[in-house]
Amino acid sequence: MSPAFSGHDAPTVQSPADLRANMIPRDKHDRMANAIRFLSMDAVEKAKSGHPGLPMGTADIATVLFTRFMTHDPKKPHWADRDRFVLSAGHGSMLLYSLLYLLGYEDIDIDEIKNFRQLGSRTAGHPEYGHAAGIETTTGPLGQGLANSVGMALAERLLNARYGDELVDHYTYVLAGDGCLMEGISQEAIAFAGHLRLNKLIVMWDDNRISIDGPVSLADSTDQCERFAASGWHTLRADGHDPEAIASAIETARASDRPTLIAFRTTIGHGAPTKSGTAKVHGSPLGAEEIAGAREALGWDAEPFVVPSDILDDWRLAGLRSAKERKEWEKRLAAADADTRAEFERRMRGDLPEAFPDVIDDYKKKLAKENPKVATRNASEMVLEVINDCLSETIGGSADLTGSNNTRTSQLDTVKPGDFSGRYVHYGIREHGMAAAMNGMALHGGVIPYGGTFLTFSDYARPAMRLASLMGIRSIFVMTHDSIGLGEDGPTHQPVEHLAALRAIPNHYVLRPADTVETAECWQIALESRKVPSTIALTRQKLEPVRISYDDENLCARGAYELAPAGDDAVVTIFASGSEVEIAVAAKKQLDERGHPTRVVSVPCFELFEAQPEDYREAILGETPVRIAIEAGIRQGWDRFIGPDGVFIGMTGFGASAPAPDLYKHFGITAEAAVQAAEARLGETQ
Ligand SMILES: Cc1ncc(C[n+]2csc(CCOP(=O)(O)OP(=O)(O)O)c2C)c(N)n1
Repeated sequence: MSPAFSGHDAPTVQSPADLRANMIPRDKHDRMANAIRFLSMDAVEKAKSGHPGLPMGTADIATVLFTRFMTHDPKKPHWADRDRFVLSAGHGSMLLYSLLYLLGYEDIDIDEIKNFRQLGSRTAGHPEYGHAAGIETTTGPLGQGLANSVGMALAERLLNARYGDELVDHYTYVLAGDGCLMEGISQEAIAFAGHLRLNKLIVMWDDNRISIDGPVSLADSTDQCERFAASGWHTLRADGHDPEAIASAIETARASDRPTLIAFRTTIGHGAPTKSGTAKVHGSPLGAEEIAGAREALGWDAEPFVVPSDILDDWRLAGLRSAKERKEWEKRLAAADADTRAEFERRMRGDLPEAFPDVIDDYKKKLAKENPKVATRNASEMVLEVINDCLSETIGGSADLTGSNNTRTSQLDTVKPGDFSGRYVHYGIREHGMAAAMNGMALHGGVIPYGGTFLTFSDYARPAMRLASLMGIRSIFVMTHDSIGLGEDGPTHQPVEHLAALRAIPNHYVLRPADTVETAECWQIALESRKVPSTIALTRQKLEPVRISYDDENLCARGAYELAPAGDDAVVTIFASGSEVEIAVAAKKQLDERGHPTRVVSVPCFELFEAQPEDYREAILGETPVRIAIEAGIRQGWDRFIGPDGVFIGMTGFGASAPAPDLYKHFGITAEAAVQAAEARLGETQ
């Protein structure tokens, strides 16, 4: 069956003759696809868990894609100009692992397939970025991969605009299931990709009409092609078990001037004699009897985990298909002028320019002379102006709060539909899609994405922020309006538990700077942390400078440091972060004057503090009889600094709508409250 087109038709770039030249005899195609099916069935059976239905149902699509279209080289899996393949429906991980094994990716050998889902194996339940070359992203939470792929396709176009077709010109292919398309994040992703006309993005939808509970019709009746078309996509439908129809659809998609959705009609668990086409084959082992029936039905008589050598050879040959193209690309890179090549290679490695630390240092010296009194969101804009001059790879953006997040600097032109020469992305009001697209950009490499919204709306971005941490990638989330200090917008907009909630994510730096110097240091940390994403929490309200003299060390990199000492006779320590550091400093002044020597410890990042040597941590915590923490958020996490008996000055519930100074007074987050609490405790301890 040839594809029936809906939406916008487009010309093909490969002639029918070319297509035929690439054609694989049907019998051979079937055996190659069946290798995926049986490896998947066998691995799930041995693991006693997993999802055989998707790999069996999409094996034909994957076989056509990887034998005829994907440009990649298993021997050089990190080749910068490779096509990206994202398995958004990550539960079907055995599809990806089978492909990587069959194509000859060294990280996935047959033992890895046999150890599917076991401790220490690379073949985790859902694909995890960094476990094996060829896994482009961590997928599993449905829809994330699809939204990551938008970022990957955007990064490709941004780099293409900078380096040209010679160095960057590749496709991003996504395999998505019904679940990916039902998740809300998909709407943000497809609307954004359609708007930008990311025409090298091709989404292959496994339209099998089955999910876990049964038929998709139980819960959804969307016309997906119409939905995508409404967002400016080119849409196609094709039989997902007919190799020529699959090839023809992909060929058409590649020539499109818009992103393309191909609705591939498939049968889940294709080949399983009694369970195919039903939810029973979605997520559990088929059982010995059903597998025996599949062997008979598909004419497969090899032992479990054995791929007949002629089929394995065919797959390995398919894996060699792009080696020539890769070598030609390497020649083009070698022939590029030295500066372009050096910059391209540096960016793809993820290294910052050598001059960067000095640039930040010089800027800190300037700040120490000027001591500007600004909100940290403005401080962030100021340092970004310096950063974006020095780093050509930063790509800024905001979820429609550019003027509030202060994420745009003078160098950054807008990225527009079809014009990717700019460096500033208007993500629209799509926090989740933005965060996931940023992850895709970071994964693609060559760019460093940062994007802003209000801290309270990190809730809308959090699933992608968590995955950034799990993957260990450099996505930088700029979260302004970080407390009740935002004032009149009220409790819906005032984050209270968000700092604690984000600090709870492992491998995530929550950086909350107190003034311009700390903001510069926090940005330096975020940019230099290649394997840790960061959230930089910034104020709406102006703050007094607290770091008024130059220090060549990045003190924020310690996580917590003594901002104001009190000598050996200190009786009070006040810990604070961000906007509450100035309150701590004011309280110290009063307490010192009243004869209670007080230290102030600035705490810009819990996680970095925990990474310090024990003696440093002990010295910072100190042994004063009274310990106080001040943060305009909830107490959770602060007991680490003040102990269960320490005094916490912050929030215990939601905020309120009023000007910021009134709110600080109303909730008792003041220097006077700290002084009073300290003296009360000192009275108790005397
Ligand atoms: C965000 C999220 N919610 C729920 C799940 C659990 N889950 C995994 S697969 C699946 C059904 C997906 O259906 P479909 O995409 O049609 O996959 P198929 O049944 O075709 O394999 C669900 C609900 C998940 N992985 N991610």
